[in-house]
Amino acid sequence: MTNNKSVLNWINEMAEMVNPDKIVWIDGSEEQTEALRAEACKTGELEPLNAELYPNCYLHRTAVNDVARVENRTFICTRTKEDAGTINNWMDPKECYDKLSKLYKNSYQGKTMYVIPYSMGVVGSDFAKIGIELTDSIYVVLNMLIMTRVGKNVIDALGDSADFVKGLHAVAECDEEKRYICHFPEDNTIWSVNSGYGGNVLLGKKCFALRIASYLGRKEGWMAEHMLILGLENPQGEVKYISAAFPSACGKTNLAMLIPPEIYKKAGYKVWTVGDDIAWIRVGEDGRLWAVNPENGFFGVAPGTNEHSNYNALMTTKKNCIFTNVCHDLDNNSVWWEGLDNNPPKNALNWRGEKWDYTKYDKADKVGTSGAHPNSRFTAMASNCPCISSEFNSLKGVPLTAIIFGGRRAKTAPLVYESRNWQHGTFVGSIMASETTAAAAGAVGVVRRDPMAMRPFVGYDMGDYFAHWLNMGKKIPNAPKIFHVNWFRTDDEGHFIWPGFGDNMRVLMWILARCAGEVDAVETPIGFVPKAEDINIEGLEDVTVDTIRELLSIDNASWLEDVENIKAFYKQIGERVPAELYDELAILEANLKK
Ligand code: OXD
Ligand code: MN
Repeated sequence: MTNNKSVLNWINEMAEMVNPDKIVWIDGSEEQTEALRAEACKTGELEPLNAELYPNCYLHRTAVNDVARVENRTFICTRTKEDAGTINNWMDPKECYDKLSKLYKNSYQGKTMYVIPYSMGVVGSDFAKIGIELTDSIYVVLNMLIMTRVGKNVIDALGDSADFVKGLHAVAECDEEKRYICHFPEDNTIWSVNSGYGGNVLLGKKCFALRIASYLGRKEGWMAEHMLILGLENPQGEVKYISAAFPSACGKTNLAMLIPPEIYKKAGYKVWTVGDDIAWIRVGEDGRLWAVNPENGFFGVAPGTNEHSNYNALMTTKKNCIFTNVCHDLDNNSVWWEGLDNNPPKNALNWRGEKWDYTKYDKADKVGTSGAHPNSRFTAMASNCPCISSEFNSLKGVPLTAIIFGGRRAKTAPLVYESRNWQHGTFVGSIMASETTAAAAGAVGVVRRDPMAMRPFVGYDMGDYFAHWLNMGKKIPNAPKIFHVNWFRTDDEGHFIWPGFGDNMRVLMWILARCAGEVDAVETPIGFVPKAEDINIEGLEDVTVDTIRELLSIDNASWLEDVENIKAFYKQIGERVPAELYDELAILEANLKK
């Protein structure tokens, strides 16, 4: 497929170590893909689903000990520990290469090495970056074919260049004690071993498009962020783009594929999805920020996805989809998950592949009793999404009008607030946090700080990452405004006050009105909040202007508690937290004490 010496030498070197029976290049053709699906069905790695209900869809089960990303076994292997920072796990690169080489040794024996040339971003665009993943898993190949742009044209675009991310993956024994997800940002290299679960093994996604790319972005003057990108079209046909960062379990895919409430739909508003997880962002010639989604598909959490919560995501899964660790309905050979509907299948296998009794389901022990694993997934093609943006394949990306940060906070953060400027906005991102839900045994309401939702994904020191945000701000003459939202405030009984889902558009409308200078706001100690009457509640039952007032209220005492928590967190990050952010923290504290 290529004469590129850097590529061939590297593949030879890796092949010598892992010792495959044969090497197969993935060319992206339908013919080869179909042959791989057939082979995976023969080995049992995939099970074909009902071709009428789910054409070209498959079910896969991972090992039961291999169902999620493993942050405690994820390492950033920079030459100095300081460059990886205090939040990341670090291993000396040489020590790590030595250690993992032993685990890789002969691990492909009796197997095929698949060589996947892939592009993150549209092949050949200024944004795009190339990776090659070597894997022993057909499941990985078939997922990468959905999630990234794969094929001969990628190798052609690479030409003779050595500028590609070298990814080596081996399921090996799938031993969790020997599982390592290691990144060598200084070598453009990722080594992943002893896992077969998506986030650990689809190396284009978290490993490349966030951890390696965030490192490259800092070096090259751009940003790799854990953000969805959506376009909101008004009745005049103008589309404004927003990117938004939320920690896991805050509804990123739902917001990205939002369906406008009836009042907006009738008026002619539409929402278009550019991305649901990752944004690569650059300063354009016009001084605005331009964003692309480097992925080509969605690796979404299945449970909770239904016609009401996310109709568009559900439709996206109806063909050409790979389901992982969901419940298998044997009566019609289809799939099911908790929250899909109220009709759990009576004759089904759970995510472990065991006979499942839905009557034994216990919310307190979801992993043990549910049909689908709580982190079960669908891998679906972006082109199957009914609301995919016409700009999805744009070479230059989309211009950002607003950036949103968000978290799950029961009391502290108001429904929405606006930062005063880029520096303050960076501070707002740096103090992002979510509270653990009742699902996590014992620890309800524990605050986990997750700056810019990037805590597990920054490929270098977190303080340096904040400094990079501040530096970027100096290079953007027409910077987007930065906001913070919280859909998850609860009342005294613990019920959510804000309806969320499609109605979040009402908040997006205020945000865009602010960006257009069309609406006033109230200055508070934490930033600007809306006047309660400026959030449109027409057509909402159970929400009054007083409810909005409550959602926008700021409790100084709980914010002051947060300030102490932020101080401790900054201290944990260490010396590289920029002075400007400490200034912002001091301003916040002083404002709250006024
Ligand atoms: C995540 C994901 O874990 O997108 O953030 O899978
Ligand atoms: Mn994510």
